[in-house]
Order: sequence, then structure tokens, then C-alpha cells
Amino acid sequence: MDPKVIEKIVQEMGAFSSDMGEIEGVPMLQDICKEWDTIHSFQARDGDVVVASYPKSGTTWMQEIMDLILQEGDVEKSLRAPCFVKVPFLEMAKTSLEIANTMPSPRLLKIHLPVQLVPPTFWEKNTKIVYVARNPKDCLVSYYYFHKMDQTLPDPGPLENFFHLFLSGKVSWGSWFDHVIGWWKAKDRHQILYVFYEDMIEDPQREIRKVMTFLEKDLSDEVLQKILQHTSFKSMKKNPMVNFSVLPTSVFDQSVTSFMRKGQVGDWKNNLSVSQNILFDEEYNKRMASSGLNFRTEL
Ligand code: PPS
Repeated sequence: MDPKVIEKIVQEMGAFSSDMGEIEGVPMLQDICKEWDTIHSFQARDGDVVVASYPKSGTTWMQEIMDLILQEGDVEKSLRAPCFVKVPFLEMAKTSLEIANTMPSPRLLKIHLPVQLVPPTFWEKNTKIVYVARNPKDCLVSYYYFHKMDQTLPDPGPLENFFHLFLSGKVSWGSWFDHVIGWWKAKDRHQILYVFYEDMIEDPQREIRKVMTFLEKDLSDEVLQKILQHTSFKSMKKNPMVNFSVLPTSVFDQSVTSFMRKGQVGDWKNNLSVSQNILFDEEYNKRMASSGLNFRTEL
């Protein structure tokens, strides 16, 4: 991988401002809003595969699993470049779009977009998309710490403040509720595999198999074990290609918290107060009642 590409992404991310704008009512970083026309008119190719998620739902984990499945378990190949280079994050930076447009097929691409903002090309091409969803309490906590560490996102203030922003959907990429419900409904109309982070923690082997089947890859048990091992939290935490340690502190300040922070189900219990939890449950029950979706907040 050309180190200049990494340098270019880093430079671009370093120059990002944390100003917020909106796209069709969804809060989004101003720098994304400015590039929106280009992002939205992105052209898919036959054979593209996408990983989609609300932020902090296990995207990086899933993208590493998918990359390894596509590389048929070849760990050396999976180490060819940092995850944000080998799997371009479409809406995040101009350089990512450039990389995506020039990389050979089959491409694996990442988006955090709510379903209504997905570039239409993916529906036209009937692109396979793996959507990862995580329970909102752990998502909130993970997103809070990420805001403290990611210098391109606005300062979240104290958790009390971020709690209300998250619950009312006034954070980048918008409402968690709208996101998971929108994608859940879309899965019946498109080639979408909907995967839960909690299921991945509970039985990663089972979930990796599901993804393999979805991607029509018939890999041996030996390869599956290799993928399992390479994508464990412990392995990924020390893998510089996925733990974002190649980014300078001016972009990701991991002295505040690591990108691979805890990787657990239920860390919200160490962060949310009793009254916040009650408030959260009230809102959750209201918003999710008729969704047909069920999230586990503990295992
Ligand atoms: S991002 O920035 O939105 O793309 O973040 P994302 O990758 O979606 O989510 C980051 C959280 O996923 C955890 N993670 C993992 N958990 C278990 N196993 C593995 N292998 C793994 N890899 C990443 C990561 O630690 C973040 O969660 P928290 O709760 O903050 O630890």
C-alpha cells in the first residue's frame, strides 16, 4: 500500500472541522454535507459488498471478518493496508471515494448512512449489504467515548449531555432508533444480512458462518478457525491495521480511550445511572414497540 494514500487520508481527516450540518434532516458532519452530491452519486460495480451500521456497532469487526472471508482466510493479505484504506468509508472523506473509485473489484465498502440516504446505485446493482446493529445503551456509551477521542467529532461534554443528544438523535448520523428500524424494514426488499453485535459476541463462529453463506463462500473449518482467531477482540486490539494506531493523536487521541475499548455487551451498566436507565427504557419502549426488533442489553 502506498504510504502516500494513508498520509492523504490522515491529512484530510486532520483538516475536518467538527461543525455539524444536516442531510434531509439527519445531522451529519459539515464536511460530509459539502461533499454530499458526490457521495450520493457514487457508482457501484457488480460484485461490490458493503458493510453498513450505525456508528459504534461493531463495523470494524465485521469489516475485518468480511475482508478475511473475501480473501479466503489469507491473513497476510488482510494485513495489506489499514482498515480505512482497504475498506473505504464512503461518506467520510474525498480520499476514500478516490480509493474506492480506483481499487480493483471485488470491493468491500463501509457506510454509516441511514437507509434512506444510501446512494441509489447500490439498490440498482442489487449490492449485498451486511448491516450490523448493536443495542443502543452500549452504542451510546461507546459513541460517547469515541467522541472524546475522535478529534473530528464535536466535543460531547459530560455523559449527561451526550445521553440526551443520543436519545433525541442529535448526533452525527442521526437517531439510532430510525437507523436500526429503517434498515430492518429494508432487509425484506434488498440483499441485506442483518446481524446483531450481541450475537457475534455470543457465538462468533455461528455469525461468521452466516456471513460466509450470505457471501456465497464455502470455506473450510480450518479457514473459519483462522478468521475467528484473527478477528477476536484480543487479536484486533493489537493489530495496527485495525486498531487505528496509525492515525496521529490529532485525529484519534487514543490516550483518552482506545478505539478497541472494551468490546463487551453490558458496559452501559458501568456508565449509565439508574435514572438514565429508566428514561432510556421508556424511550426505547415507545420507539421500538412496533418495530419487530429485539435487542439484548446483556447476555
Ligand atoms: S466505528 O468507528 O463506528 O466504525 O466503530 P465500530 O467499529 O462500529 O465499533 C467500535 C466498537 O466495536 C468494538 N469492537 C469489537 N468488539 C468485539 N470484538 C471485536 N473483535 C471488536 N472489534 C471492535 C470496539 O471495541 C468498540 O466498542 P466499545 O464498546 O467502545 O469497546
